[in-house]
Amino acid sequence: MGYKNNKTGYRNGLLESRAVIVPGRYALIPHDGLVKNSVPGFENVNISILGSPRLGATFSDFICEFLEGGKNELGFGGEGIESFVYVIKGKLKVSGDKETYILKDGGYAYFPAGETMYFQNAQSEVTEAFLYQRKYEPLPGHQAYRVVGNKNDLAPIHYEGMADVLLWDFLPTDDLGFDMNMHILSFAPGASHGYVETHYQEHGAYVLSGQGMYNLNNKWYPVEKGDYLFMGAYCPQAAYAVGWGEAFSYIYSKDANRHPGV
Ligand code: UGY
Ligand code: MN
Repeated sequence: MGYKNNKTGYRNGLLESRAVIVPGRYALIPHDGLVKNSVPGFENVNISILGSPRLGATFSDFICEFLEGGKNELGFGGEGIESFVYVIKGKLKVSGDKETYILKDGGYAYFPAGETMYFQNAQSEVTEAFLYQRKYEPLPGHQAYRVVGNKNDLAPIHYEGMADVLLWDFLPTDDLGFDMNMHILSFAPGASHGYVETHYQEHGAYVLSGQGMYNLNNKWYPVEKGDYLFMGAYCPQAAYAVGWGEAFSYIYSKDANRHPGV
C-alpha cells in the first residue's frame, strides 16, 4: 500500500533499516519503513498499524493522517474494547453515540469498553492522530469512564523529581476502573531516565519530537520523531535525549491496576 513518507522507487544507496523486531519482547519500527495499511472503517485516511497482537502486544496502535473528508463511520472500539485518540496536529471531530468533541493539537479522548468512537477530519488540511485500542480487563466494583481533554490544559509533573523530564498523565492514576493509562514523557536534550526500568507492564510508544538513544533489552538504539517502539513485559528500557535543542518526547501507553494472575 505504499510507504507512509511517500518515498517510493529506488534510493541512491543500499537498502538499510534501523528496524529491530523481537516479537513479544521489544521492537523499533523506524518511520522510514512504515507502510500504509487498509483498515476497515477508515476512509480517506493514511493509516499505519504499529503495535498489534502479532507483535506480542495486548493492544493495537495506529498512526493516521486524515485527509480532506477523512473519516471512520463504522466505529473504533465498542463492546469489550477501550479506545484512545490523541491529535498530534489538526482538527478532528470525535463522536460517541450522542456527544461530539472537536479535538485540536494536543486533544485526546478515552472511551471505555462498550462505547464506540467515530471520526471525521474537521478541516481541509491533513489531521494527524495516534490511535490505541485494547481489550478491557474489568475489575468487579470498578468502572472506567469517558475522559476528554487537551494536553495544553494539563500541568506536567517533573518525572521522578527530575526538572528536565516532564510527564503528562492523560487518565486518572488513582481509579482502579482504568486498566491502563496514556502518557507523554518529554526529555530536554541531555536528560534521561534515572535508571534502566525493568517492569511487568508493556508499552507502545510513538515519538512525537526530537531524537534519543533508547535502551531496549540493554542495547542502545538511535530513535527520532516518527519512530515507534514496543516494549514487552519485563523488557529493560531507558532513554537519553540527544539532538539540537528540541525535546525528545513520546506518547506511550502502560497497562495498570490489575493483578498479574497466577
Ligand atoms: O512509565 C514508564 O514506565 C516509563 N517511564 N517508561 C518508559 O518511558 N520507557
Ligand atoms: Mn516503562
